Amino acid sequence: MPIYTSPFGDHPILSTSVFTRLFAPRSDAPGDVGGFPASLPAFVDAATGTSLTRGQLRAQSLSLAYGLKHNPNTSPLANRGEVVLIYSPNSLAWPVVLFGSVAAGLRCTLANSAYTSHELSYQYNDSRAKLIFTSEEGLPVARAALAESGVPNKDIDKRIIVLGNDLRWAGGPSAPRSPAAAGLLKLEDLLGKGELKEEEKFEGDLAHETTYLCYSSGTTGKPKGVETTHQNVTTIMDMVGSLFPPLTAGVDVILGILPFFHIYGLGKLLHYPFTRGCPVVIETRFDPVRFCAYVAKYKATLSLVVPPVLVILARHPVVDDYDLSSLKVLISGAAPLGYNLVKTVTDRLLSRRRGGTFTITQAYGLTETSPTTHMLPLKDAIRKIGSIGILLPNLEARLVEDDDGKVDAGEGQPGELWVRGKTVMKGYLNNPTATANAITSEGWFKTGDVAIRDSEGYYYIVDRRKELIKYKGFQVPPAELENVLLTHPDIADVAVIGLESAKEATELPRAYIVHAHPEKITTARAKAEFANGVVKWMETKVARHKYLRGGVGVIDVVPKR
Ligand code: 4UV
Repeated sequence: MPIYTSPFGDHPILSTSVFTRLFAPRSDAPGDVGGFPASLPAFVDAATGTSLTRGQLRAQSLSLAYGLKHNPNTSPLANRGEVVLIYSPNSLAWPVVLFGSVAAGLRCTLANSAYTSHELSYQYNDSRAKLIFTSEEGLPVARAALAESGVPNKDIDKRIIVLGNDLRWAGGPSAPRSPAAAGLLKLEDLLGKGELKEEEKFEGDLAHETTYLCYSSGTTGKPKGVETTHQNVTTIMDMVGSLFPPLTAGVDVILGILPFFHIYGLGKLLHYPFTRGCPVVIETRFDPVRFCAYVAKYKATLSLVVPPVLVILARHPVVDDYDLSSLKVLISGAAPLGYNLVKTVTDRLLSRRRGGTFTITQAYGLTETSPTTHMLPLKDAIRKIGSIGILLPNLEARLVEDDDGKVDAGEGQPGELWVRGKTVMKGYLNNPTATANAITSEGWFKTGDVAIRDSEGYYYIVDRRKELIKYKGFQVPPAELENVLLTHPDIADVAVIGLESAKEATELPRAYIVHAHPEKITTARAKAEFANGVVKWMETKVARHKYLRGGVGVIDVVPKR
C-alpha cells in the first residue's frame, strides 16, 4: 500500500495551548508577544482604520476572559470547557471574542452569519452552547434561535452578548446603538473590569482538548460539529509555514475578506498571519469596489480568496481604477480553480504595473483537517497550474479506489484522497458513528475528494465522491436542503444536486422535485409556476448560500439507486 509523505518531512509538534502559541513571549526581548513586538498591528478594521496591536489584542482578550468569569450581574457567564457560539460577520471584535473565550478555557462554535434562526438554533442545540455573541444586525435572529431552542423567554436575553459597531473600546469611533440592544450585555461591558493574569490552564492532553467547533457535513448528511483541538490548531500554524508564501513582519499586509466563521478564514486570517507578525485588514465581506480601494489604501500584499472572487477580478471595471501594485499574491482555496481564470487575472493585474511580481496560487483543505493539507508553492504556480500543490509536512496521504481502503490507485491514477496526521480532527461532536465512518481505525481521514498525484508529488483534485455542493466555497449539504424541501406541503419527493457554473466558477444548488398531487400541474406553465414558487419559498427557509440558484426541475419520480 503506497503511503505518500511530504517532501518536507516532519516538524516537531508543539504541545501548547492555542493562546500560549499565539501570545506567549518567544524570546527574552521586552514586550515580546508571540515572537514579535507588542506594538505591531495585529488586526485593522478596514472601514475605520481602527487597529489592535498585538499587545492590545492580548490585553483585551484577557480582559474579556476576566469579564466572562467575573460578570457583575450574575455568576460566571460560562465555565471552563463550556461552549460559546459566535454569530457575526467579520469585525474587529471577532479576534477579541475568539481569543478571550479561548483564554477563559471555553470552546467556540462558529456559525455562518447568514444563518436563519432555524439553522442557528440547530447549531446552538447541537453544540450545547451556553451563550451567543451576536452582531447587532444578527440580534433578531439570535433571539428567535434561542426561542426555537426552547430557552424560556425570560432567559433569552441573558444568553446574548452583543457586538456593536461602536469601536470606542478599541480606541475607534462611536456609532449609534441599535434600540433592540438596549438592556443587553455588550462586549464593552465585559472589557476593562480586570484582566486574567494568564489563560485558564489545561490539565488534560491538548491533543484531545477541543477548542473550536466549526460545522461541516463531511461526506454525507447534516452539518456536524468538527472537534478541532488545541494541538490541531498549533500544529497547522507551524506546518503551513513550509509552503505558505513568505510573510515578513512590518512589510506584508493581508486583506481579510474570508468569513472568520469558516475554517479557511479562521485558520488563514485569525491565526496564521499573527504567528508571522503581519496585520490582517478586516473586511466584512467581499465587495469588488471596496476590495480594490482597501488594497490601494492599506498597501495589501496578499489576500486569500475563493474562485468566484477571481471571476469578478477578471471582469470588473473597478480593477482599472485603483493602483493594486502592492498586491503580490492571491491564494485561492475551498473550490476548484480553473486554468483560464488564473491566466486572465494574472495577466490583467500584471499588465497594469511596471515590474514587480504577482502570482495566484492555490491551497486545499477541509474543516476536518484544520484545514490545509496541500499548498502549491509560489515557484510552481504557473508550471503546475490547476494543482492543489504538495502535501504539508507531518501528513501522510493515500489514494484509494474502494471504500475500505483495500485497493490503492495505481501511479498517476485517480483515487479518493485519504490523509493522516496531527491536524486531523478529534471527531464529530457527539457522533461516534459519523466519526467512525470518516476516520479509519488506523487514523486515515477520508476526504471524499478524488485526486491524482503526479510523478513529482503534486496533487490534482479531479472529482468529488461525497454528497456535497459548494456554493462560492460555502458548504451546501444536499441532504439538508432535501429535508427542508420535504416539509413543503406540495412536495412528495426530492433530490438536490450541484450544477456547475463555469461563468461564476462555482456550483449552484438545484432541486428535482415530485409534486404530491401531479394531476394538479399538468401544463408546462403550471410546472414552471410551481418550480418558481419553490425557489422563492426556499429563500424564506435557508441562508443565502443555500438558495436554489440552479433552479428547480419538476419530475415524475426521483430515480433511486
Ligand atoms: O470543509 P470545507 O468547507 O473546507 C474548506 C477549506 C478550504 C481551505 C483551502 C485552503 C486552505 O489553505 C485553507 O485554509 C482552507 O473549504 O470544504 C472542504 C471541501 O472543499 C473542497 C473539497 O471538496 C473539500 O473536501 N475544496 C477545498 N479546497 C479545494 C477544494 C481546492 N483547492 N480545490 C478543489 N476543491
